[in-house]
Amino acid sequence: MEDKIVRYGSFPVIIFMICFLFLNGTVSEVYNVGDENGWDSEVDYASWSEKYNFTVGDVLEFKYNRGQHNAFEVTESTYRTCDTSTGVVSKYESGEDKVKLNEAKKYWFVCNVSGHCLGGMRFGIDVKAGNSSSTTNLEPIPPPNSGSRAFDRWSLGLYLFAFGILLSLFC
Ligand SMILES: [Cu+2]
Repeated sequence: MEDKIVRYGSFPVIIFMICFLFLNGTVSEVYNVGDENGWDSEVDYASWSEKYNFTVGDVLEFKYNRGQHNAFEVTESTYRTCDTSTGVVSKYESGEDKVKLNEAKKYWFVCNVSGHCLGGMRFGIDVKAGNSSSTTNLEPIPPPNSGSRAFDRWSLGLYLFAFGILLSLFC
């Protein structure tokens, strides 16, 4: 009887644990560009862009007052010169622009309102292929932190598992 309680008691915890491990590896992040400052003048986007590791499937959200700014995806040379007469890949102007990062490549963004790009409203990010897309990942060497990340995930899973068993013993 007691054995039965243990088995059924820990079952939901195990399901939860499996779901957690699965989602943790595949869920995409939405990044608010500039964090609480949004997309605006006088924000240091060079340092903002270095705070995160972007992976394929993540989304950038540019939040600003429509008409005051915009967000152009551009080529690297256009990013460097701020001359948008050439090298514009995409234009976003809604004030709440969601840009899905579909490719593992470098993305470059500028604001095309006069003077804003030169004033600092520009950044580049290096979007990496996610761990979850390993079937299409052609890189022969896994990222250096993937082993420890997997280990962390498993040790967390083991903790949850142990916790589930303890919980079911006392419930
Ligand atoms: Cu602007």
